[in-house]
Amino acid sequence: MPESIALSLVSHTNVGKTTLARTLLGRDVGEVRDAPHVTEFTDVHVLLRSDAGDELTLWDTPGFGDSQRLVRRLRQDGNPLGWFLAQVWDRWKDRPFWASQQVVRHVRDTSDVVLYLVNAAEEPASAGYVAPEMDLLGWIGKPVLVLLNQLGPPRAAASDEQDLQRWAEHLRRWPLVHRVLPLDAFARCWVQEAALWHAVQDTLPLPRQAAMARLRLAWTAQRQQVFEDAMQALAASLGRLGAARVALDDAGGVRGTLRQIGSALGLAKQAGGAGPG
Ligand SMILES: Nc1nc2c(ncn2[C@@H]2O[C@H](COP(=O)(O)OP(=O)(O)OP(=O)(O)O)[C@@H](O)[C@H]2O)c(=O)[nH]1
Ligand SMILES: [Mg+2]
Repeated sequence: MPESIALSLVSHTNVGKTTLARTLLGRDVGEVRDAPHVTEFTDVHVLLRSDAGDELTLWDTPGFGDSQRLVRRLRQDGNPLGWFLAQVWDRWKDRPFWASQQVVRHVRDTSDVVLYLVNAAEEPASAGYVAPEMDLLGWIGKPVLVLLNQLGPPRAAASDEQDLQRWAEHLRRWPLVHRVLPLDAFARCWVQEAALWHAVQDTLPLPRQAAMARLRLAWTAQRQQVFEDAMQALAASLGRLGAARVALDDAGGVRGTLRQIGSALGLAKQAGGAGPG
């Protein structure tokens, strides 16, 4: 029976959700800008389809805003999420709360796994929005994979490992966080993407893991095809270069000059012999 699995990109605003959506999908979706609340509405894209008809969807969402104030306010209510979702926030006047409400509603109703992005260039302790946003996600209860974004250009593995450990340690107190993985939107590699799909599979409830395994096979086949196409293009180009011949006009004694050069390099036969034509 084919299944549909929904992954949701969630983060504080301006951390890089839409940029990562573009990287994972391989096409320019949505709007990317260095400003808060650029993405206004949740937006769904099909990331993969398996031969059996399973579908992996990727949801881009608006960013959380003013999370510390929001969670402080929510703690005053006995039923924080119910109260929050029942409020009518003005989309223009209360943009941070309006955007946060969109995310909470989407995650509650749609997500199978939340991909929560953090800016790895920041120290975990100084990224003050992470704790309230984890509390918010904890109230909803969907599983979370944390992705370290903005790691910068590829570095020594030990440096990435240190960042991972620091963030994993910081996030340990939220049991909804299943894994912390590196995935910079600009510098990621296929190995990291494969590790992410593996983690998604492990995070899903058992009956849905078979569908994710089929989707991972489809992803591997797609990447193999991309690799083979790239190798074909490279081989064809090298073949053309290797087979290229240029006829030389001997009017200026070019052949003689080449023979002299060849002889100086020890390529021609000794004088009297028939050198290369
Ligand atoms: N260096 C670096 N910059 C990034 C990375 N990902 C995103 N950015 C930059 O961060 C800024 C915000 O990116 P967006 O993708 O619009 O962020 P968002 O989380 O979708 O933002 P909202 O929709 O406004 O919540 C842009 O200037 C991106 O170029 C990354 O991996 N590395
Ligand atoms: Mg966005």
